[in-house]
Amino acid sequence: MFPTVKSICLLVCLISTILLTSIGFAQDESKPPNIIWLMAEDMGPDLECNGMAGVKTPNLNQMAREGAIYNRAYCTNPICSPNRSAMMVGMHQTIINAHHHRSNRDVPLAAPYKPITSYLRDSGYNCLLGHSLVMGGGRKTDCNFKHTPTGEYDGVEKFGLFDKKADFTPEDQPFFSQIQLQVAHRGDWWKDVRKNSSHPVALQEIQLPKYFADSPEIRYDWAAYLDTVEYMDNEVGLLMQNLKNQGLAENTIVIFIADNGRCNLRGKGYLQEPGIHVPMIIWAPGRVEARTIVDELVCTTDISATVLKLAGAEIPDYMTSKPLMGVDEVQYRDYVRSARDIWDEIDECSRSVTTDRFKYIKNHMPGVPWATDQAYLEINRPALHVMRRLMREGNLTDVQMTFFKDEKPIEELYDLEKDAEELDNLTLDPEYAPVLLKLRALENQWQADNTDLGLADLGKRKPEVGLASEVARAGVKANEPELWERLEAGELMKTNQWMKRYAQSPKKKKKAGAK
Ligand SMILES: [Ca+2]
Repeated sequence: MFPTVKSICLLVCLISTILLTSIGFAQDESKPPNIIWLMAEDMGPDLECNGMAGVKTPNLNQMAREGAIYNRAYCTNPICSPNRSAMMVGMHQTIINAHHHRSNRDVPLAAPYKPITSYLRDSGYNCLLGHSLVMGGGRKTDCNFKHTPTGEYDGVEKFGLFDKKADFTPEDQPFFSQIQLQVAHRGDWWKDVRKNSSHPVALQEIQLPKYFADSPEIRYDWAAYLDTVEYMDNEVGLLMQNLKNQGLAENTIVIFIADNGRCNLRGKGYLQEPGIHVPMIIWAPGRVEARTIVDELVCTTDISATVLKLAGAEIPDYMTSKPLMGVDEVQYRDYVRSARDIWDEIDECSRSVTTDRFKYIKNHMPGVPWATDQAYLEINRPALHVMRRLMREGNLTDVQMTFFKDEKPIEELYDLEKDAEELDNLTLDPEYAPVLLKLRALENQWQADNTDLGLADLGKRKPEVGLASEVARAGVKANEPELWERLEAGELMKTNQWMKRYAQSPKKKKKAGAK
């Protein structure tokens, strides 16, 4: 979708078309800046300033207008914890053994790897987690190595990522504050966000990608998603106002980024664009020229080195992350390499290379279909059920049926310039043979130059079983079939409550029993 995104963005945001190869660093470097990292959950580049139809995001539009918007930011993994782990260390998750979702929580990071907050603290920064102005307090960490949200860190006996869970204040300067914006993550609040919105996104204004069936249920679900994006934009506005009210705006840099793509078909969990292409804005008046638009490829892990550079902290030699600011000339990437491995009960292994124009995907487990039988997907994606029904009725187009094929191709190749929605796999097109060879070679070269523990453990993996989502799905099907029927009819439901009814964690059950 990016050619449209780019052109609309130019109109909406009136951003300069100058493509900068370096980004200035004019401020007084003697006073280290505060850095705020706003981490949105589960969203694609679906802001108004990205060109998304139907959504209004005035606060992020303003951040983009006053700073730099990155139109080609890509995750190294399309799911929360592997990508968050990669960003926390500044390394691809397959190198640091953090590639499987929710894995290795008892395994310390191997030396020499450390979380970036360790280096920031060494440089005198106070590292803060969360903010009381955002939904849930914004305190998620979710990294696939041994860690605690707060406390000291030595990587051996102490594993604290942040100093404290607290709002930023002038007394904390210089501070690094990471704030999670969870609202776009699917949850029971989606329906309430839409119900309570004074300007719910109009169903007729949204534009669905071609691979979605255009049904009222899917439109409603898409609009509800955009309502959460608007809610999040309002939270960003509150935080920016709080920053200004405390007199901190002048020496604070704000980075906005998402942890993975939107939670819908081909999104979260997939290496196609909706899974790994995320929004990114850096607001740094005096350091970044207003109305900067960057069309070069960047990787979400590049934020890690950028933060260290801005803080004047050491960037460790091992880091593959590249700073996007504070250097004479930014070294943009020729390609971003991403990977998908275990997610809950689904064992999966695929790898991708995204260049300025093309996307190559290697599916190492082609027998695992895109629409695989995963409880989390079934519970959280109304479109999945609606499209299965439409397929049974013979009412899906070929493009829409692709997602429901029994197998994935071993390789995929897309021309993103001509086919932004990745509908036309070009691997068998002779015209694109040289491109296929080139991108395949890039993936092989990446493997030769780096470590991929996700390929090393292939065939010996143990996906999680007995998960809350699986137990809840079984519980609802057995005990409340009418609820499951409503879900299958495409209703956006409050399914988190199902976990409480049927899949209490052992810890909570023990507590309840003790009472
Ligand atoms: Ca996420």
